[in-house]
Amino acid sequence: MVNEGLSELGPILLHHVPQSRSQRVLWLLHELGIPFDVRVWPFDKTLRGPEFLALNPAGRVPALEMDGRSLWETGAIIEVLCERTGRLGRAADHRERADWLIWVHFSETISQHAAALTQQHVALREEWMRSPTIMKLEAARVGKCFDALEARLKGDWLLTEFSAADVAVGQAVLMARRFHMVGERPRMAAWMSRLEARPAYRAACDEGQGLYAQDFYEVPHV
Ligand SMILES: N[C@@H](CCC(=O)N[C@@H](CS)C(=O)NCC(=O)O)C(=O)O
Repeated sequence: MVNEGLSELGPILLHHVPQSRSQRVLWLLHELGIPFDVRVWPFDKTLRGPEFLALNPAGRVPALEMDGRSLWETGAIIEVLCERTGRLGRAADHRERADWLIWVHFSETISQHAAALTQQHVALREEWMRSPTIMKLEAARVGKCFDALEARLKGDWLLTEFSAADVAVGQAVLMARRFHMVGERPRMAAWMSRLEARPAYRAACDEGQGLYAQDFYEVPHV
């Protein structure tokens, strides 16, 4: 892919809650090395207020202001940013296009479990509101996603070279591994270490207080 379109990029503003899915877009923006600003939002009812709903009608992060409008849905934002910059994506006629799309969107399969577990362990504050059964099931489903990743990781990166697919799945794993350890998955562990060594990854970890107070949340014994 060539770098066409970069000069046409106007101001970019990421609406972000640290350690949420918007970290995926923040990390990608750092990898792309393009200018952008960040507005940090609290993870609370503010996201359901009229100001934020004008950015994302579902009241979710991320939202990305670009081209005089707001974009939402992490996977869509990743595709648009890669297409507009001509970097870290795979063009429609590229032999790795299908795999790139699969991985970018597989990140949401992982994230849905991380989101359910975040709701259980973090958002629901009263013990009686939580379900140990759901915690256990969702954590097990994270493990199955990790197995899928371990089975398909062959080289240093998900595709022949580093791409936004590594950012997407990597950030999803960062969220999910708070609920299920990477454990005995050596290819995955080495890949995560490579990702964590990237300057753009480190830059994306520095934006404010996050969602989580703990590195790991144990599954209750039921
Ligand atoms: N599929 C959407 C999911 C977005 C999403 O649910 N984001 C979470 C943070 S990780 C959120 O904003 N939750 C706020 C809420 O549910 O109130 C995407 O990938 O953008």
